[in-house]
Amino acid sequence: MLYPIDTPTRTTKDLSGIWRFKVDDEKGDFTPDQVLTDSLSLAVPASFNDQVSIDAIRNHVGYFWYQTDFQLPHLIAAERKVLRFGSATHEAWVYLNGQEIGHHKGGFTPFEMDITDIAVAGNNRLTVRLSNMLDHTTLPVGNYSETTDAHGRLVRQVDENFDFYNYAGIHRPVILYTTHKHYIDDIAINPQLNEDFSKAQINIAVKTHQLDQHQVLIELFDEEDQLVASGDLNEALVIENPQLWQPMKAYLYTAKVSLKDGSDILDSYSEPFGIRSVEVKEGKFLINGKPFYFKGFGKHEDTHIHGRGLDNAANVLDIQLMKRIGANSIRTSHYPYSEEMMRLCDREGIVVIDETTGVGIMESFNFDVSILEDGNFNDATFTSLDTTAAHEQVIRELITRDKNHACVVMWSIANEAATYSPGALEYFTPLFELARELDPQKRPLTLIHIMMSNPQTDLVSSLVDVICLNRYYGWYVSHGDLDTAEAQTRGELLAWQEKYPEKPIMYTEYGADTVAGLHSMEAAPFTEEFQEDYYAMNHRVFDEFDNFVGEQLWNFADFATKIGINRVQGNKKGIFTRDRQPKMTVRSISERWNHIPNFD
Ligand code: GCB
Repeated sequence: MLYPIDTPTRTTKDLSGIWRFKVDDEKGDFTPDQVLTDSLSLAVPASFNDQVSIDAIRNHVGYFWYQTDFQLPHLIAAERKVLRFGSATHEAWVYLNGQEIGHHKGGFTPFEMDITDIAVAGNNRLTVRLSNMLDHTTLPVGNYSETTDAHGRLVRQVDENFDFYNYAGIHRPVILYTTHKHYIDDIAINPQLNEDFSKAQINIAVKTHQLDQHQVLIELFDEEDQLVASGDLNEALVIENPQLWQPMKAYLYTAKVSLKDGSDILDSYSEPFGIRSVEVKEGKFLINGKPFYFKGFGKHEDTHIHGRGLDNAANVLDIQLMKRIGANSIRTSHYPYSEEMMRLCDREGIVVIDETTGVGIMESFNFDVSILEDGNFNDATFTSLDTTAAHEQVIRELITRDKNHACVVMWSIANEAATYSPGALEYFTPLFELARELDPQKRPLTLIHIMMSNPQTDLVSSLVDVICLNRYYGWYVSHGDLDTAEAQTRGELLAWQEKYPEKPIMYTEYGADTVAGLHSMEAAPFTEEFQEDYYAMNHRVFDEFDNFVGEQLWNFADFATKIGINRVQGNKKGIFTRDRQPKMTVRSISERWNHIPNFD
């Protein structure tokens, strides 16, 4: 599925704006062919939650109606018309002019519907029924329950099995685009560099909906718009002395694909791509043959008012701030980020570990690893949860969507699953196989380990290319005691290194909740001084390990979560506040990262 853009043969119409919105009372008195009355005005794309001032709506669990009207000119009557959602969280039923045209489950990936036969010239009414419910079959995983209130009414509840607020809504743009009836469906680009990088063969697979006599022409352009290679699908496209896509120094070529009937161009599409190699070898993570060091963040798509909705300005600022403090990478914790962000990371040279929605796959939760050590631990995660189908779907949709991005150097199949539990290896093996098979570029694969999964307890690390650890020594474990935490950090890293000497190791989370403006002479937890000391301790240990290939701290910025006794108006582990003001530790992290080169 291609990102919707204008080309000489395609037009797009962005349906962003103010839509009508209403909680579905489930009485069945609204049908999608009707005008949604008594509704609120709500911005799309954005989460609905923080746009409303009524708690009962903000926190409602169940179904919601969205509706808008749009006009189509007669001019495009003969064109094929497609309606595409960047994402709708978490499940959507879509109706056009009263007729159901599609359904999609999974809140962080795009889906589209051919509406050629249903859209009309003039006014069209688009209605969406949305659900924000999560359960033991969905990703992310939610604990779903039902009760009745004092009036006997059904009350649904979702207790998130993860640590971010369950924002919902139409989070990404809704675009109507047109194509010719014979069209380009998908493009997969797989650049292969030769040994000394003096040549790149650009392997391109194109999926079309076409007649036999039609031809596909491919033209490759450099950043100055100069044609550097061209040919049809059977010809080898080679770029001599290619400019490489490099971390923080991006270079993007464009593949212009045309579907032709004789000299007529029926469809054309331009896809940016970068040329770079990625490889894991002898304990190193190589980009373009050189050992790369990840410096950066686990993030969230989370901003004031927009919630988890697309916020291009925030994305731009975040990358600017990252550059200023010497960061070079992010992980899309804990779900696929917007296509707009992925394109921006390509353009800006930000290295991305691209994560699925595989979060919350854990029945029991405890940071006390000792409960695993007597050998009798039995957690029912892989018998009681039923997430395999959702997991396969999100892997498929993520890799299909992001396969051409130069910025993506590794896929993360899950965050903090119960990888110490019986059944973990059996659950993950086919998912890793699926990801390896789907990715034309065969990027490295990982999953992200929770603290309970250590070299003694972990059952799945034989599958991963890089050992990625979320570690909170000094915070959730040995809270406030950084001397003990330092010894524990060192001890565990040594044990991983001994067990998997060939696998690179990196931290994908480490952090301490810090309330901006809170200070103390004795560097007590929650103060800005403690956060700084905590990072200094970790960094001392990291620097002792040769096969330690990166530090992505938790989190770039403070973010919204459900309420809980560990959360002071959200998670405060950001090194920036939620409105992107620096905490004290930003200075020392910036000092460190600006002195660590991107490559060893
Ligand atoms: C984790 C999770 C992340 C949480 C973080 C925390 O291990 O991966 O989603 O927000 O810990 O702050 O507790």
